[in-house]
Amino acid sequence: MEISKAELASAAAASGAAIPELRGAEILVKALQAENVKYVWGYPGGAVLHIYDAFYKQDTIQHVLVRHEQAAVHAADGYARATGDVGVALVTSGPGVTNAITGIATAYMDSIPMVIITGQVPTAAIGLDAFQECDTVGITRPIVKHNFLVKDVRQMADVMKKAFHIARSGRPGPVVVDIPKDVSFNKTPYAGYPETVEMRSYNPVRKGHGGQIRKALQLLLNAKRPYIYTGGGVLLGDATAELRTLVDLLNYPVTNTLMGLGAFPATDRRFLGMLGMHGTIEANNAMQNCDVLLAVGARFDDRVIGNPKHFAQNERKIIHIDIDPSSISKRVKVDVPIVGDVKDVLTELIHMIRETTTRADEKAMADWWKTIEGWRSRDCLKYDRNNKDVIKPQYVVETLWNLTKDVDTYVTSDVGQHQMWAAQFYKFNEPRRWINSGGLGTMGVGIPYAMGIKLARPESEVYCITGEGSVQMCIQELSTCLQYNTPIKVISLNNRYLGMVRQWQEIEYSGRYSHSYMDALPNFVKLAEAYGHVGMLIERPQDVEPALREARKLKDRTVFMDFRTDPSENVFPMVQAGKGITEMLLGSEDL
Ligand SMILES: Cc1cc2nc3c(=O)[nH]c(=O)nc-3n(C[C@H](O)[C@H](O)[C@H](O)COP(=O)(O)OP(=O)(O)OC[C@H]3O[C@@H](n4cnc5c(N)ncnc54)[C@H](O)[C@@H]3O)c2cc1C
Ligand SMILES: Cc1ncc(C[n+]2csc(CCOP(=O)(O)OP(=O)(O)O)c2C)c(N)n1
Ligand SMILES: [Mg+2]
Repeated sequence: MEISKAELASAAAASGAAIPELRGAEILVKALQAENVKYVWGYPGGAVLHIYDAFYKQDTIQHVLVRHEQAAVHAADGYARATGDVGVALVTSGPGVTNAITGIATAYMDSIPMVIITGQVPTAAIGLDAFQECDTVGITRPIVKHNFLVKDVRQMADVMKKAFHIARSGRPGPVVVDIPKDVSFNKTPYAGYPETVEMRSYNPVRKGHGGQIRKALQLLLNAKRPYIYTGGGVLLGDATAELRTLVDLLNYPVTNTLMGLGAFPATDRRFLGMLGMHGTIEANNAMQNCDVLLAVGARFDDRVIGNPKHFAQNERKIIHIDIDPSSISKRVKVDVPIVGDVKDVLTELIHMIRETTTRADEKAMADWWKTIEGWRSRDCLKYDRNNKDVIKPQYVVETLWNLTKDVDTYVTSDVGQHQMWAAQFYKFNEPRRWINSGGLGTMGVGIPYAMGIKLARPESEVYCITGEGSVQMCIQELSTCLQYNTPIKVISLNNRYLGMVRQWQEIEYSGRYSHSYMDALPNFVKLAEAYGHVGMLIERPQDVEPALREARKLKDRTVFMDFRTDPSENVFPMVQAGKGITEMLLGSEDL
């Protein structure tokens, strides 16, 4: 039988051996070590100086000094999305915290496991408008899964244990730990990092209800037009293998949300592409016309179901697997709710399918697939591939896919048209390879995400597909890429417009382009060079492939590729605001 650390500590105490006294900052570092944290992205300041001093005295955790706190959180978030581990960021009080807010909200909206350590003014100064004071717990409350203010050094180890547990269990999310300066300085006997954690009010369910899963199975096997709609929850719950087995057993059509891309191989015939506002005809039509919908770790976002009244016009039975009961029946009414972890529930469902002798209706399935193939034959993602005059943005992404499909590749994006083209034209076959901000839609994440991932996956190729607008929101991180030798490849689809805004203004505001044009752009090639990297300007379609090939050869360098793309290109299909998901615009002829 193993002896626990607590027992050892009490035995030591009983035998008179002294338990070492440690400062709060040292206990924090020990907690991070016990949690196996390898990297912390951060930025120092007065309130966290004791913590930085404790970092100085250890060498198992690498601290990455970013250039802006927003990027610290994004980089740690990107790392978490790619690896599944908890991402950790460290910022100082006041402006350090306020700069980090966008990063925290971004992680929160996409349910990413993170621990964000924030410095706070000394406990005695809290509430006195002290220098660099802000109410971190108050400001972050609506954008965290949970937050803590550590009021006493004796709580430090327990709070850290809870913070990591909350961040990674159940529906993951960011947890803020606010540490006043005196708490990081004060000492307390340290008996070791707690092994277990107990929280009476927090016990996320993992196992789904057997009876509900059986009901789901019956509906699925009796369906004439079944559809599997999966989202970020499949990736967060590491259940891609189970999803693939399920689809192999049933042979039903599958779609992914923007956050779920890679959960099912994009090149598999049973995959209908992404659904939603910029989804494919076949994915959206199947959503509207199916008779049984199996929703797995997807939250019926407004960008996915479009106008709820239109969505409700067709009758269908909905089964919804989600670990968070509050996600269920939030936007659409669900018939068979299954609260549980996607991996556990799918495993159970697969087991039941293997046991039963009932099989899906072959004739109905053949008809359903025929209908789907009819939709698919419209080839809704076609574009002017052979244009020799101007670079089509889709062509850049498609070429990147062709060049990298056989190597382990991560693609991050920023927010805008380029993000949608990346999602539509890069065929993600593996989980956690497509890293973007879906819920908050945060411009500026692309470079920090890529830099966080490159640290975790130095052998893989890491691309950031961005726009000339978004990239300027965290471009300072090119400096961090140089310092920490994280050679990423930035693919800027430079259309000289805040393209997604311009597209909406063209379609919804009769072409009144109010402040969506950028007419004072920097010379990105020189800017990249100034940061110590390689810059490339690509202006002709025939130069796209050679440029990408050359950039790939420069394995150890960060390369910034400024692709001058067609400024008037729009993202299609498109479901306009207020429309139903099958009321899609398919091209400029529909405008
Ligand atoms: C410019 C722009 C355009 C967009 N257009 C589209 C579009 O066309 N199509 C589209 O799909 N999205 C689009 N989005 C993204 C959209 O805003 C949402 O972020 C996205 O649709 C949500 O994806 P999801 O439903 O997979 O949920 P996520 O946010 O990934 O949520 C995951 C769900 O899974 C659950 N979950 C987590 N872990 C587990 C587990 N272990 N077991 C079970 N359940 C779990 C969670 O509780 C949650 O309900 C767009 C975003 C932007 C910025
Ligand atoms: C921080 C932030 N501010 C504003 C927006 C609104 N917004 C969404 S897309 C977009 C334009 C992005 O332009 P660019 O990066 O050049 O990409 P493009 O659409 O041209 O591909 C804007 C302003 C946002 N998503 N995030
Ligand atoms: Mg642009």
